[in-house]
Amino acid sequence: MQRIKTLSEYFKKYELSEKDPAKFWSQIADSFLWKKKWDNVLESDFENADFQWFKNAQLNITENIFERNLSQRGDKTAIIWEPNDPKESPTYLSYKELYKQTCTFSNALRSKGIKKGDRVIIYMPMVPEAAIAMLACARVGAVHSVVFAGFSAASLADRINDCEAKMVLTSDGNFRGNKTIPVKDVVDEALEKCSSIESVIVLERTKQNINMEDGRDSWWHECIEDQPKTCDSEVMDSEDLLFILYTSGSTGKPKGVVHSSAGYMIYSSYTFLNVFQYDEDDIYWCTADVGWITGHSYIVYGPLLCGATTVMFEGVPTYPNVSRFWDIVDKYKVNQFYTAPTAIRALQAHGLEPLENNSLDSLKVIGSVGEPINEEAWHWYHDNVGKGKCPLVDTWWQTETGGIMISALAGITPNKPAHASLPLPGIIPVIVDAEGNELNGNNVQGNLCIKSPWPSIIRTTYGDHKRCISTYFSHYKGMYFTGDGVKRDHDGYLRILGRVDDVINVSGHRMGTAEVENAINEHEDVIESAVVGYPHDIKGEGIYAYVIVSTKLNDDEIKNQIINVVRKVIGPIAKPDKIQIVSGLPKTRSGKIMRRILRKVASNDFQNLGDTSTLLNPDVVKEIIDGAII
Ligand code: 7RM
Repeated sequence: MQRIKTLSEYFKKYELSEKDPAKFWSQIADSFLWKKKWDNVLESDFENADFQWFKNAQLNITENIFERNLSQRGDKTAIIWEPNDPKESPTYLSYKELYKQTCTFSNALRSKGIKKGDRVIIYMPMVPEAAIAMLACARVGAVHSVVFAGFSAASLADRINDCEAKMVLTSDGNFRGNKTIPVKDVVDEALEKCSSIESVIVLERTKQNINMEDGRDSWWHECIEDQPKTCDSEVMDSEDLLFILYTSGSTGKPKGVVHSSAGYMIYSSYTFLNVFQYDEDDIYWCTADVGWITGHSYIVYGPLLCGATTVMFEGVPTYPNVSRFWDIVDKYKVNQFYTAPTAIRALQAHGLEPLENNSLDSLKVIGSVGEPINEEAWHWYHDNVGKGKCPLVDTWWQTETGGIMISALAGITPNKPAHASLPLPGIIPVIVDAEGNELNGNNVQGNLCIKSPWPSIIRTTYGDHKRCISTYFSHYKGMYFTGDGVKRDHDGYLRILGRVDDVINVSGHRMGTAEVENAINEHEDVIESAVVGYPHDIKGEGIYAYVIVSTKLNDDEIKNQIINVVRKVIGPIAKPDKIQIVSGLPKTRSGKIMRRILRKVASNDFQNLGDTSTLLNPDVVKEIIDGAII
């Protein structure tokens, strides 16, 4: 695959991708291994959300990671694994070794009856086996669905049931900073509510005491004993499912975003190579968790498809101390470093001292993803981590897009603080107003849509195609609606402004306000609740909940119980930062909650609340303002 090297080349490629997308994408696809080539590069129907890329071609994505790379890069390190505890030895897996372990585990999956099309849940720590699990599923044609190991038993059970998974891959426990998390116990609790699971494979990591269910659970190390070290890869059609990844939207229930084999393979690797400008001997590190799309596309698939060396880190940025990220950069001489604004802001709060003993000389490119990066954090990151010499790529994309959509190409596109900047080749972003009019030219602001199909566009929401159409393809005809607001500045550079729907972004984690409300409402003393986001210095957005209760408990007791319910229903990442007990919620005469008012109060902005006299219950506004938690 050819990499773009200059700005004029970028513009040339962009033009070609607009004029002749089939030619543009087939040139890229030509450098991959196909079991059978395509009949047609793309067929696209926005109205029915029907996208077919590389139609009727056959492939296996793991052949493109292994068979395609092994002769040149067999001994090259594929994965460097840095454990939670810096005193524990790291693991270096060469492409050859990773191939062997993937094949061995693929055989283990097959011996447990897993075959093409079966769904397999991965609920694991950040260890190489998590990547091996994903790759082994892909090798045998099983559809993986990775669930972030911070989600609760109830959330895990919902996802297992939604996709009717047959198997769970997990570990005894997880190390996270100075904590040990009993993951297998969570799986056991979830499985009480699931009937589709036939088997569970458990990786030994923390060596804590766990329950092993006879006939259902087996140990990872026992499953791979005596398995052959090679394994034929399943023949996958281009559009066969590669994975499902659940993500939150504006309705209560997370959606299973579906990605298919060929398009995702092409797009994740193309964007990896070009955005980060990866060179053959570079060491690349993305700090995300494999439970999120960033981990899928830019720890596992993108880098490994390009034959890169990818660092995988088990721990957290603050353990054993706040220099941990910088220690790891120096330890492995990381060249490209990719993280989230929330991590930058959290580390920024500790000042420059934690950076003093690190050189960070190896860094060539630094990246940001997950939420808008504010200018202050941008400059701090650029000046103190990138030492003013590394291009900073602010990459905008989503679970649904599969790969980076709007971003500078490192060192090629001029940097502009807090701007994701320009679309990648093949991506045609448009700004539309509420009525769906396209706003052309510069200095305009509106909703961000994409009007071209791209190879890794969401294919469906698992089990409910209508929901996919209504969520993404019906707001604006002939376009994909992102849910984000955007501004095109006077230079034509794009700046993402954040969500325009009822989705909030807390430390880079996407959450539906309805989802959190549903969780709060599970407390038996809660009558009604409304959740909004508010600006938070470190997390980007915090969670503010207004709750009506009928209870004998005092305020502190009921608030604590509500927090515990949310932990149990969703997980710790969704627990409200602030809970205000109220006697009513501001409602329109048709009974709709006026979230605009609640958002303003939560943001400490008591001016310009707008006309509240037409509300059903105008008096409640004063009460809410008086009781606001600042
Ligand atoms: C990759 C990822 C998607 C939402 C998206 C945005 C926000 C992501 C940026 C960003 C501003 C960015 N997938 N978002 N990247 N906002 N600048 N560079 O995060 O599905 O979990 O979230 O995240 O609101 O719609 S995601």
